[in-house]
Amino acid sequence: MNIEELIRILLPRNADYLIGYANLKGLLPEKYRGLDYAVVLGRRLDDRIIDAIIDGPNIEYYNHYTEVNLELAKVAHSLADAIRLQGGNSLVIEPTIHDQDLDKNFFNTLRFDFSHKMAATRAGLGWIGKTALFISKQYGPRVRLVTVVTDYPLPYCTEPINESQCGLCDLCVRHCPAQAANGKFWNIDVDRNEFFDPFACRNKARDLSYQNFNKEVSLCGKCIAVCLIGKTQR
Ligand code: B12
Repeated sequence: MNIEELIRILLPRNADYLIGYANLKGLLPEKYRGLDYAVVLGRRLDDRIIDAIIDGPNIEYYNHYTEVNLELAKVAHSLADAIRLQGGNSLVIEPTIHDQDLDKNFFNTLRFDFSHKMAATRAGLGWIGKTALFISKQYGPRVRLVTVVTDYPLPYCTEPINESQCGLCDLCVRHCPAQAANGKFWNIDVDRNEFFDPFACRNKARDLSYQNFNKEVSLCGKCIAVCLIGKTQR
């Protein structure tokens, strides 16, 4: 059975998924050495829940986020196991990271050593928007991502996307409650911090999450809710 057939079998029937294949050679830190190929999965989020967070994060969004993380992790681990059975090495990059697993360097930079968004642009699934979200061609930013890296040669690696396709739209910039973005276009040579302030975003998201549903997490997502790409017109 080839990888594509395998993925189709593993994906839940009741959700929409994006599937992409990327070649990340030369883009990852030493610890991922040899694991140059990536399968990127993007799970479409519930439109009704995302539309509602235009008024701020809420407990329903938090529960959805938690469930989708579990679903993505389960699919990714099954895929990684299946690749191992075919003789390849594989490693799951979890959909989310927990504060207790992180070091000082992370809190000083808000940079993890693996970016799902980078894997997704390399897989040709979309680009990075003006508030640093990954914008998929199909569902816009309304996706959560997970990646499996492997040394197993993948069926094909799509043409990567190297620059923003947001055009003149700046809805996410104008609506950001943290005013974290300056409107500059992304391309692969522009560092995140040149157009987006992750600390402003995180601080505001923590305040809003605590105020609205009493949890010490960093959820906001207004930039997801306002983006016109992938939004279902009602
Ligand atoms: C740290 C982190 C945060 C930090 C910093 C956010 C940031 N933008 O960097 C804080 C706490 C602020 C945060 C907030 C949120 N986060 Co967050 N977060 C992460 C995490 C754990 C790591 C991201 C990281 O290390 N960033 C460092 C920078 C440098 O990398 P990056 O932003 O990922 O990608 C940049 C580069 O890779 C580069 N790039 C892209 N392609 C290419 C190609 C090449 C060749 C090169 C050289 C570079 C390059 O461009 C990107 C943008 O600058 C990821 C999970 C993961 N492991 O990826 C989730 C993740 C980015 N978060 C996510 C989400 C949804 C959120 C929130 C909406 C919270 C929420 N759920 O309500 C907000 C939105 C913030 C925003 N507008 O970006 C999703 C994004 C989904 C999407 N559609 O984009 C992710 C991918 C989790 C997931 N499993 O889906 N987050």
